[in-house]
Amino acid sequence: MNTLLLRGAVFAGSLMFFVAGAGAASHGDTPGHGSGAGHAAMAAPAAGPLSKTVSASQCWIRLLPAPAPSGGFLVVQNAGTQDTVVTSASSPDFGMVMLHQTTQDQGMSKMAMVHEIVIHAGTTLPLKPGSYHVMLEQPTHPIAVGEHVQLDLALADGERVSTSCEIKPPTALKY
Ligand SMILES: [Cu+2]
Repeated sequence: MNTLLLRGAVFAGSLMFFVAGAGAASHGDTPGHGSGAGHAAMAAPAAGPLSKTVSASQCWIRLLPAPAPSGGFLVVQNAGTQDTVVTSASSPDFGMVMLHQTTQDQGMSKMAMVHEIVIHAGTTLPLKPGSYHVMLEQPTHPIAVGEHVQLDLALADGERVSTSCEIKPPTALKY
């Protein structure tokens, strides 16, 4: 029963991505998805040295045909002794990358842009469908299922996390 409900939520989320992409040139301009100022900040590629304590793994992207945004999912591990904050994401393969959070409000699935995701010291946080995730738009070149693309996360302390994401079809539900 729980599995069935979860699957329903995931499919509803996919449908919402399609609708958002079809209705607006930019998913980010949809009401509730943040301001133009936020976009400018998000567009800056993550720079700085690679973090020695924070890492990402199991990254995959649910590829939808442009202009629909594609969802990116991964596991972030903070092996350090201090909390860390992910402030933005970027990719050389996509012109626009945002951090999003899906929440449930009275049975409705809602999505909003976020500017920080806290990962407490010594913990692992999955960015997954129905929760925190990455939204990727404006691919800079044709991208096919089975390929891998680079994803970088910027941390509040100026460091960076870099990982490789497998491109999966729209029907994919998990890594
Ligand atoms: Cu989203």
